[in-house]
Amino acid sequence: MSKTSYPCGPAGPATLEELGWDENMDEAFSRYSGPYVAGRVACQHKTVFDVLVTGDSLRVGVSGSLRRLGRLPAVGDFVVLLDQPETGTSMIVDILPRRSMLSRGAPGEGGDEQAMAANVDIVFIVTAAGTDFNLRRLERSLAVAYASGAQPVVVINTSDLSDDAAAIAAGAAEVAGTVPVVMVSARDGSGIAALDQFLGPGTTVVLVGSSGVGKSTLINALLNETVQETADVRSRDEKGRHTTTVRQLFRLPCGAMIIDNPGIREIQLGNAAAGIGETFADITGLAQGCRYPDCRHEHEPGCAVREAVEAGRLSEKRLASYQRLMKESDFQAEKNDIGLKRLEKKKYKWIGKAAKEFRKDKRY
Ligand SMILES: Nc1nc2c(ncn2[C@@H]2O[C@H](COP(=O)(O)OP(=O)(O)OP(=O)(O)O)[C@@H](O)[C@H]2O)c(=O)[nH]1
Ligand SMILES: [Mg+2]
Ligand SMILES: [Zn+2]
Repeated sequence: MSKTSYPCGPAGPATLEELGWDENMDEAFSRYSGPYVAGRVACQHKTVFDVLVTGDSLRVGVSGSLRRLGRLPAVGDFVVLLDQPETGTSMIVDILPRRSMLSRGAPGEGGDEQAMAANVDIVFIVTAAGTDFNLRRLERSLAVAYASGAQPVVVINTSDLSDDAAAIAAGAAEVAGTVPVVMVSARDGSGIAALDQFLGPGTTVVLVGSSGVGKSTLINALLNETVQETADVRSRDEKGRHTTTVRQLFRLPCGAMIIDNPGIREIQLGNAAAGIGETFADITGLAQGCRYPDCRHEHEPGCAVREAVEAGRLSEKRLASYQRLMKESDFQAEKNDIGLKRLEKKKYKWIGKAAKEFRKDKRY
């Protein structure tokens, strides 16, 4: 097994507890005995992974059986490693149940979910106070963050570049509801102390947001050290080449872990229907009063949501956002359904082929 010298942050060796291990993992891992070791995936490099284990960091591959099952680890996953002293290597043989999973719909066909980070407690939705700031995109990010099972926090960066930081924060707070909104400048450090409350020991935070909003700059500021490359937006090429290209987990001096992500232009909803409900808790609350339980709040009689809009208690824009995201999510669910059927077909084809080969094989 090749040893790496803490490629995923400057913090020294850690125990599993310091890496965010919890009781459920303890229970899931208890059925393994013998040459098995537990660890946490800190970084993925195509087919190999950096895994933090008690007091060390290892670069390992994934077992063939996990690959065949299509079960690939994500950054943040707690995994089981099988030590193979005869070859001096170790490989990932199992992924322990996840307490949360941030994923997004993959762009394009297929409706597959793309894993972004596992076992995260808090999602920092990072936006910049300048041109990146967009309330509709914030709603979408909130839905995806809620759907992960982690707690969202809105972080508005580059406050140093904005004259109307207060107005921007107020606009975000209206969309964010009970979700905290924190205004920071990763460059000059202002406001960063307000993030401490989310960075307790053993907590895992993941950063999501467009390319260039300052996610990596924020990580460098929190680490008080330049570990992540950052780049001026203007110096990027026209394709919007992203500076950060791999997901990576860092350990902060305060004991929290933080995962940097490559920027994403527009977060796809994926299976975020539940997250939409939480993001628009005001609308789902009002909908309890609608005459029909499947009311779409369009032209149905006895619609409590439309009534609230007419009475000025709910903004038309907010309702439109909700309806747009719900439609998109329904469409995504349909696509997933089609994708699943296609997958089933493929599986049966494969089983049929295997059975034919089995019959042909005279050894049996
Ligand atoms: N003025 C100002 N500039 C900032 C701030 N935070 C980041 N920047 C600059 O914004 C540019 C982009 O920052 P990055 O940290 O590379 O952005 P990123 O979100 O990691 O981008 P990707 O890795 O491509 O997703 C860099 O030139 C930073 O110096 C800030 O608070 N204020
Ligand atoms: Mg970056
Ligand atoms: Zn209604």
